[in-house]
Amino acid sequence: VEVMLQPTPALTWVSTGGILDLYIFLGPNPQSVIRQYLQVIGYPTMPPYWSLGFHLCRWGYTTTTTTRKVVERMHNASFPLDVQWNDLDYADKRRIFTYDPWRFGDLPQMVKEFHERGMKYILILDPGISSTSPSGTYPPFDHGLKRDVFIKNATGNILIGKVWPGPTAFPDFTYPETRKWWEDCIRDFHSKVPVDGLWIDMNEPASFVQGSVEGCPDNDLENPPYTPRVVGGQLNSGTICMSAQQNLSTHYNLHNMYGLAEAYATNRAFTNVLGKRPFVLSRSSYPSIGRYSAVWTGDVRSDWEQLRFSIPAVLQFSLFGVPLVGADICGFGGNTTEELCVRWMQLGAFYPFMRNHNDKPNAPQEPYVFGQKAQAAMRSALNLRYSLLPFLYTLFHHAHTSADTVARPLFMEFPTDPNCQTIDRQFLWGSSLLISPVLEEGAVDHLFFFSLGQYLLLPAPLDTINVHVKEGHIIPQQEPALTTTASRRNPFFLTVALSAGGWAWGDLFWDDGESLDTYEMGNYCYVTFIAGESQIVSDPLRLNGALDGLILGGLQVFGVPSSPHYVLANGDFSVCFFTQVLTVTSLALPMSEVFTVQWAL
Ligand code: MIG
Repeated sequence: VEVMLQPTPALTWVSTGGILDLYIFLGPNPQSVIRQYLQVIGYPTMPPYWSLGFHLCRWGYTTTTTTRKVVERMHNASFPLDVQWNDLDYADKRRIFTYDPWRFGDLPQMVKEFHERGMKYILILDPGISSTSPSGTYPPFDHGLKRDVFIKNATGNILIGKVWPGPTAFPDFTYPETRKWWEDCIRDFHSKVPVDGLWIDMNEPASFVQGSVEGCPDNDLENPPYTPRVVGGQLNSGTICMSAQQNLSTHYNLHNMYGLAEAYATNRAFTNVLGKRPFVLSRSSYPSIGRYSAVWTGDVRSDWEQLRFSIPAVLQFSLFGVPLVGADICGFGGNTTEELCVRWMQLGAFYPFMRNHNDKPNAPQEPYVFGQKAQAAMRSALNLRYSLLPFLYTLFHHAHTSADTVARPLFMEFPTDPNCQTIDRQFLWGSSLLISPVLEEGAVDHLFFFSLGQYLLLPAPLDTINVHVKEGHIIPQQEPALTTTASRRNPFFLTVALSAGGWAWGDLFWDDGESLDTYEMGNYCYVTFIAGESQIVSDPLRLNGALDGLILGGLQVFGVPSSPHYVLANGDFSVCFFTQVLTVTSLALPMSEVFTVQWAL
C-alpha cells in the first residue's frame, strides 16, 4: 500500500490489490487509540531484564579473539555492557547454524566466558539457507529439503535467490513443518553455542538478485496493474518472486509478513529451547511483531540528520506496539565523529533497546576508542540508563499488560496541548520522564519545552543530557553496575518529584527478569510508593520473594520547601542533606516490607 499525505488535509491510499482489512479506532484520545489498536493486534511481549542493558555489535569482529578484546576493553574502561554481539563474521562460509572453525573455533568457550561474567551473547541469523553445500555437509539444507520447508517458484521447484552464502533457498515460515524444522535447527545450534538472543536480519526477505537466480515469470502478480514506488521499481526487486508459492498463499499476499512469520517462528522455537523469555531482534516488521520481537531501524548513517530522525522512528514503533526498539547508536553507515557518537550514546541511553552497531569498513565507535572526555560523557549516560532500569522494566510491564507506551511522544501525554503535536526532538519515558537530547553539532544548550506552553533554553555541555521528572511522580532506580546481573542486586533508590500540593506516586514491577509469563502466573512483586504529608510510604501489593534481600538505600525528594529538622526511616533517625533537594542516604530498608520515610519540617 502507498499512502500519500495531501495538503487538504487528507490521506490517499493506493493498494496493489490483495486483501485489505480496514479498522478505524475512535479513541477519543491518542492513548486509547493505541490501546484499541493493540487489542486487535496483541499487546507487546515482556522482554528479559538483561535485554534492557547495553548491547555492543559491529560487522567486522572477525575472530573470537577480537570479540573477547572488545568485551575486555569495555570492562577495563568501566562501561556497563550486558550483551556482546557477532555479525556474519562468525559463520562458516556465511551459512547460518554453523561457525567458522578457524576464526571462531572456540565460540562455545567464548560464550561460556561471557556467561561467567554475567553477560549475554547474541548472533545474527539470516533466513536464506545455502543450497550449494555438498550433500550431507550442511544439515539445515538437507533436512529442510527432506521436510519440504522451502518456498517454491511458480512452477513448483524450490526458488533459489542469492544472499550472503551465495545461492539460497528461503524457509516458508507459514508452513507448520518449517517452524518445527527451524526449532530443530535452533535447538541443535544452541546445544553447541548457547546464545541468549537471535538477530533475524534480511527478512524482508532480501535477495541480491531480482526474484530468483532464474528471474520470475511475467504474470499479474509480478507486474500488477499498479506498482507503488518501491526501490528498484518492481515488486520483486531485491526480493523473491511475487508468484512464488507458500503454504498459506502466494508470496504476493504474504511478502510483507515474511519477517513477522520468521519472528513468530523464532520466538516460539527459542522459547521451547530455552524454557525462558526469548530475545529476538528483527529488521522487517508488520503489525503484531511486538508480541514476538524487538525491532531496530535498519542501516542508518552516521550523521546528525539521522540522529534526529531516529526519535520519530522509535516513537512510531512505540505506537505500533513495538516498545523494544532502537536505532544503531553512532550510526551504521559511514564514519562517526566523537561528538556525534557522544550525543548518540546520550540519546541511545533512552532508546528502549540500546545497541551501538557499525558497518564493516568504518572507523571503530566502541565507547573506549574515544578521548577521555567523550568516554566520561558516555559512561555517565550509560550509568544513568542503568540506574533507571527498574523504572524502564516497570514501563515494559505496563506495555505488556495495559498497552501503555514506553518511549512516548509528548502529544500522547498532553493531547490537548497543541504545542506538543509536532514535537519530535524530545520524548518521554512513560508519563514522568522527559528526555531532551542535543541533536545539533556544536550545540551546548538545548531548547526545552515546558508543559505550561513555554520553551526554555537549558545548558547542555558535552557531558550532559537533560532529563526531567514530572511533578507528582516517583521513579524507582537502582545503583548501576557493569551488568544487569550485578545491578539487579544493588540497593534501590527513589527519585521523588512532589507536586505543588506535596504529593507523588510511583510503582515498581519486579520478578526474576527471565522466567516465562511471570505476570500471568502471579510470579512477581509489585510495589507502589506514595508521597504526601511529608512522608513516603511503600505498599508491597504483591510479593513472590524476588525482592528478598534487596534494600532501599536512599532517596531524593524534590519540592520539599525547606530543610527538615530530621528524617525518620521506619522510625529511626537517618542521614540527610538539603540543598533545595532533600537527599536521604545510608538507608537499608527491605524492599519486600512496608517502609516509611518521614521528614519533620
Ligand atoms: O547486507 O549482516 O541491517 O545491521 O550488519 C547487509 C550484515 C546485511 C544488514 C543489517 C546490518 C548488518 C548487515 N546486514
